[in-house]
Amino acid sequence: MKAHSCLPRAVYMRLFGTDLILLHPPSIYDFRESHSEYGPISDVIFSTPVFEMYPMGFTSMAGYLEEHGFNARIVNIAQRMVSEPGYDVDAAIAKLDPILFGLDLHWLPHAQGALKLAEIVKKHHPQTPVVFGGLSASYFHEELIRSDLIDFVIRGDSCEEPLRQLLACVVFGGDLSTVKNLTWKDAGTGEIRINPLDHVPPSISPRPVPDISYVIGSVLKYWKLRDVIPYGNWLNYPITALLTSRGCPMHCSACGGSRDAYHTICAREHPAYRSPEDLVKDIRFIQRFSRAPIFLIHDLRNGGHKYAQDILALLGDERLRNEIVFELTTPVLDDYLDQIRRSVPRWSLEITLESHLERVRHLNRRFQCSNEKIIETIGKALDNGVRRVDIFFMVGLPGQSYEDAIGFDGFCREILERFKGDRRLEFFIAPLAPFVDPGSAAYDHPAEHGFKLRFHSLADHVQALTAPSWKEMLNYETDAMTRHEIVAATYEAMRRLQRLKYEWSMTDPGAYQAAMQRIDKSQAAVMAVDAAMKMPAGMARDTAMRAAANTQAGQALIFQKNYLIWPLIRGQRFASIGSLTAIGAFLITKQIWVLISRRLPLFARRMLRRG
Ligand code: B12
Ligand code: SF4
Repeated sequence: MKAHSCLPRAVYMRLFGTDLILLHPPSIYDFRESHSEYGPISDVIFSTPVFEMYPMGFTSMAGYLEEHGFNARIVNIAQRMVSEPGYDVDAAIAKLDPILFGLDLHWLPHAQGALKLAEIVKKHHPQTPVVFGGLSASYFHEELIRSDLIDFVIRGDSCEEPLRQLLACVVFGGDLSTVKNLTWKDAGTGEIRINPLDHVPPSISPRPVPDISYVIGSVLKYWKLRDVIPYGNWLNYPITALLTSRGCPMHCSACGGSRDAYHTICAREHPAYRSPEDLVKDIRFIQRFSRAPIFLIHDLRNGGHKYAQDILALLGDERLRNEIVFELTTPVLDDYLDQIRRSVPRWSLEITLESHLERVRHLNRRFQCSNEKIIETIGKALDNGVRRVDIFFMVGLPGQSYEDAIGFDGFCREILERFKGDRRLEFFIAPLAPFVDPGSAAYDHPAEHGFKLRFHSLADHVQALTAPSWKEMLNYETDAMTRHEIVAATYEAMRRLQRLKYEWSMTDPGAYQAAMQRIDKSQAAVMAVDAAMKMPAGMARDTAMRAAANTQAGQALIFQKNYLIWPLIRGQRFASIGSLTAIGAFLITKQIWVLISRRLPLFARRMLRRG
């Protein structure tokens, strides 16, 4: 094999040293010093606008490497910065000493934070290579590899094996042109090399995504609980999510995870599904430590009727204790929800409808059905004992005017009237923000889908993230709404949602008043930024800007987040002490087995090469 000098120094492997550290950056690196008005950009997820949750694939990559004898850790820098105001990133990075650093640029909103963190890594460890990965890194790989801060980009949605190949190459030497899905620079010529994107596994079995046993095992092994927590409140509410597929067969216009986007970014022709047996095994494992809900990502019916049936049949044989949350991306016309009721004692539904208008849904290529079918589906769910139905709406869709966006509350009223204000119904609204996803139809062919893009390159997006308000961050407008209208419609829609909840006693007067004040305050801040931006450059403008944009990303106002929580069953968060101890014992035994059977032989191989 031809050995490329991929490393400027001879790396050495230490028996108990760390080989790979995966770092999750904050969206905007210096969010603790810089201020902006983030509005509702992360209002319907658990993270703050720092987007502190790391990609679930971090755990499957780290778990895979550990099983091959490497020592791999996750350090969620973003979460540590959010939860510990004094957390010194420079000092923390300086102390780390792996053979390879990995950073995710999975979500484009991390563009600024990821590059800034890479700069800090290179400042303290100029000799240690840095690899980027994730959906956005895959999309912008050629722009990224031109940066001096980045040595490699691994593309695609399944990087476990390519990352193992790269790490082995870095540790033992080897031919980088054989590493699957790799974009890299030839150390000799500086030429950019793009290896074929041909590692596209057809299934996500047998390895789980996320690999929760890795997370618990890593806490026992590295004793760094705070580094692997996915988001702030997780220990109080240990909800878990399981990926049922990598890729999606749907083609929603503005989604960077659609069928076409996966084709462009990951060379994936068909989604890779997790086998029903493995998925149910994952649920069984989670039940051994957590009592919080388990969210199944993607509509099970995406994998076909039989796939969904098989999962439900297997779940019916389990003693399910946790609530299971299912997603729907099309209405239910058959007895699917009856089957869920028969198999799962406690279950909830997520319906991301996005618009109440059939015309807009048609343009958005999502729920292309009549409203009657949607109401029928909700009725079936309620009849079948669903614990909660969450219905999500969005502002900024193709062909959606200001009036179209704010008019969603009429449809919510219709639903509430039809089901006599059933307390199990919950509604949410959020803007498409901050970015239309790269790789989506709307991003790659904006004019065809009624979008106008403001930014195109990665560098443009890095710049946009430092803007003083979420209005200035938006990378798009639509043919039907200017940015100003998108922002105004969002706030008005949020007010209407609060009024609706108040009228139907879904919120109490105190919470209603507080929510309305937060919405007004946030909109006033965006308008104050607009006014400051119109002032001539100078001290007065800077002062006005600072006064206007006064929120840190980690402390942004929250509008609807509290409603995201499904109540815990009997208030229990974790499984019994006996079950937790059994898991601990099992994972410690596994660690010892991996040390003897995998780590020691790998270490010996490295020593022999050095000798
Ligand atoms: C599940 C999901 C979520 C979950 C998060 C789960 C998680 N922790 O990963 C929730 C609901 C919380 C979520 C939130 C958000 N999401 Co989301 N989400 C998805 C969804 C539906 C599936 C993701 C998936 O399949 N992942 C599986 C694979 C692709 O990723 P993975 O296994 O985690 O990681 C592998 C690779 O990506 C890669 N990789 C990742 N990181 C790294 C790092 C290195 C070094 C290497 C080598 C490789 C590598 O290797 C991994 C292992 O093989 C997709 C839609 C879709 N169909 O993809 C959207 C999607 C990924 N989300 C998206 C967005 C925009 C967001 C939000 C920013 C939305 C918002 N404004 O609130 C937030 C960000 C949250 C945060 N970070 O705090 C966009 C991203 C577009 C883009 N390119 O930026 C997508 C494509 C579509 C969408 N609009 O929802 N999301
Ligand atoms: S938004 Fe549409 S295309 Fe994207 S993951 Fe969800 S169902 Fe699939």
